[in-house]
Amino acid sequence: MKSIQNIVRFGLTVLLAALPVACVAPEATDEDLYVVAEADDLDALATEEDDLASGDEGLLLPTACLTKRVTFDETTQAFTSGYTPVTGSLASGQFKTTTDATTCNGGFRGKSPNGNKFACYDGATTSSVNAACVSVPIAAGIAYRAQVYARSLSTQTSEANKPSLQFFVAGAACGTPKALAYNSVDTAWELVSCDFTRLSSSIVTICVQDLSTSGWANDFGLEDLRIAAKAGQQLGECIDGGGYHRECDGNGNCRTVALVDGEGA
Ligand SMILES: [Ca+2]
Ligand SMILES: [Ca+2]
Repeated sequence: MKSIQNIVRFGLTVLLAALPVACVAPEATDEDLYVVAEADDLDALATEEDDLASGDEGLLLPTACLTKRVTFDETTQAFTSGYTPVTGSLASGQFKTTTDATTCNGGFRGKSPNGNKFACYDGATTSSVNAACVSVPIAAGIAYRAQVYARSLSTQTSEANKPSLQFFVAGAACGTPKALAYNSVDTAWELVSCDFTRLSSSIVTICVQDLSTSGWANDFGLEDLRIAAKAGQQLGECIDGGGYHRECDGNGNCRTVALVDGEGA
């Protein structure tokens, strides 16, 4: 039986399919300095849908809501880069994963709050080199957010040419460039993001670039890169069923919101 919800959802799908590709600026509340450790919500994922019977409506299920996550702790590199990977000290245009930016260059500053690894970049000698790219399946008409935590590795507040990071979706600039600020706190990170919707389903390459020109302070770190469906989107297994309304929560999890009226369990 078609419920009203299904009809509404079909209508929204048609409406979204008619929209052009859109990239909008990140919300102002995301602009603040951010500590990665406080955003690590994946450990809270539960796996048993049947627990809903006990009334746990906050249960989070791993689903297609999280299209990609790169923690930079993977044993095999989980992204591509226009920078050259190295294991020792860095020169311009090189990167490594590390727990402490001083292993990249004695003049760098930065650590992941979790004590694990992040990607450490010695700025390229030209602008707009891809720092990290992932190719991911994107569903038509679904609103996504790409995000990554970033920081300047500079230890000098007066240095020019600080990194200005921006996302590119299928080669098109997405979101607004984020000029990374000098920061004296080793574990302080800033959020860079972009929102996008595609007209057709396809594998899409999403990259983070530094737009600034070469300079003494053009060095940066990346941590916790994610592409996830935005809150309220429904895709994959995160759709209504069994009497419950389910939707992506914006953090990569599928959330059961409420009982669906008129549908039996
Ligand atoms: Ca990490
Ligand atoms: Ca440098």
